[in-house]
Amino acid sequence: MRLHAALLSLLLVPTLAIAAEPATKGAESSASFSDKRAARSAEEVKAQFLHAWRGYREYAWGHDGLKPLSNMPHDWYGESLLMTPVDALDTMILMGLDREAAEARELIATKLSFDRDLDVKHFEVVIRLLGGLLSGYQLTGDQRLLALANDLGTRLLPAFDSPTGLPYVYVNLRTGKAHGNESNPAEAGTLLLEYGTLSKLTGNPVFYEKAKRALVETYKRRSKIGLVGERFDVTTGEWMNKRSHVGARIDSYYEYLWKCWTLFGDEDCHAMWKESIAAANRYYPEEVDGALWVGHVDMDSGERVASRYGALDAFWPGLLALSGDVAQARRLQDSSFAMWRKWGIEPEAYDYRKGEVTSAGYPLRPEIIESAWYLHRLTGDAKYRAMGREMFDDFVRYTRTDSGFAALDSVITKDKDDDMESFVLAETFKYFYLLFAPPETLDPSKVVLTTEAHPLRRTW
Ligand code: DMJ
Repeated sequence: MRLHAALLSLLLVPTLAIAAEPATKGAESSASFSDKRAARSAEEVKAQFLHAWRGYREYAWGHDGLKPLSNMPHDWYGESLLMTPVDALDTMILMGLDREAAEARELIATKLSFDRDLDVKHFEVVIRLLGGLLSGYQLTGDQRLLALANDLGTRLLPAFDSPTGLPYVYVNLRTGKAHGNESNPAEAGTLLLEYGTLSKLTGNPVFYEKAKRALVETYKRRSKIGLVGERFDVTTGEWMNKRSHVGARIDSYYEYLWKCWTLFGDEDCHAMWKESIAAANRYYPEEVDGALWVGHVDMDSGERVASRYGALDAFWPGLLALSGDVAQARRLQDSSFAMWRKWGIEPEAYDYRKGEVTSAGYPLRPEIIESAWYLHRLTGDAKYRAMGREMFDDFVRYTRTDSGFAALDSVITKDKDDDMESFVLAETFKYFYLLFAPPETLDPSKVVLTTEAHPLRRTW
């Protein structure tokens, strides 16, 4: 047994049951996808992941990221916080890339320092760095990663010192000075898995308390019909934009309501989830020509304001499936895939009534593949592997460069941008791999994946 598999099975402690019984197992299977083909596909995904990792290693080692067209390094804040290695570490461990994982771990443990005079984006640093360090620690037992996570979490805490407890957008890692009033439910509500795990692993409750308060404060601001909006001011707590949906600025708020319950058994989260998902199911879904979508509504009246869906919304079928609503998840995933197939890659935003692209970029997002993986795991239906294989071939065809994979400026023209986000290695390749890898690689009924696909377990 490989080290990573041994560690996973040793450390696994069952979380609450997560819709484990596939109600529709195999029922609508329209495609066949043999285990042999899946194993081959998993190896191909791994090879393409290695292509990107080697590009980073050759041209951007020690930096936050690689620019995959110019082969130049890129740092978010002028100095490196090792975004790509930290985000990618657990993917390498899951793929069994032991040499690459060991090298990345040494780089992180010996070079990463958070004692920097940098104003960082709180949410992004939590989901990419704090999440990556914590899952890396749980998978390897390397105390240096936990010490880094503890240092980072402590430096980020002043972000919560607003009059409402809703976090400011930016915080300085050295001085703790926080700023940026205009935030949203996703940035305030997608923190508890990471901070909560840090509390459980260090025994210091402050992280859990601050992140939970931010989640609850967001929830408390829901409208009479149970919906949240798109932007608020963290100092006044007032809404600045009342559009409600499951896309950018709101998406992972819903995800963490569900997952905080499954990871921590926190009943408050369960209650908030139940009320929120009931409102979401009442107001977001819309049928157009027999296809199901989820669109934009006003948070107070529930009236529809836009028939907009896109690459970020495509996580919704996965969350619905995970929380037990497989039937709705299947229909929505069919819609996401129809949107993908229209241009051979999904756009950032699509008007499903008009059938038109409204925002044409594709920053190599993972959400549609994440949903395919959950649906495959929960239904056993081979069609999701076939879907994933088609998306993987398109992904490689249109985005591969000599050193990695490049975002698309437009899914229509397929013109590339000189950008490869760290989530490509943390999430996009991980979900492609999990979709084809043997089920024991990671069991979603026992491991909770953060919004950045970092696996966390109840080891406390
Ligand atoms: C990731 O950083 C996370 O999944 C986040 O929740 C949303 N956006 C990207 C991927 O698209």
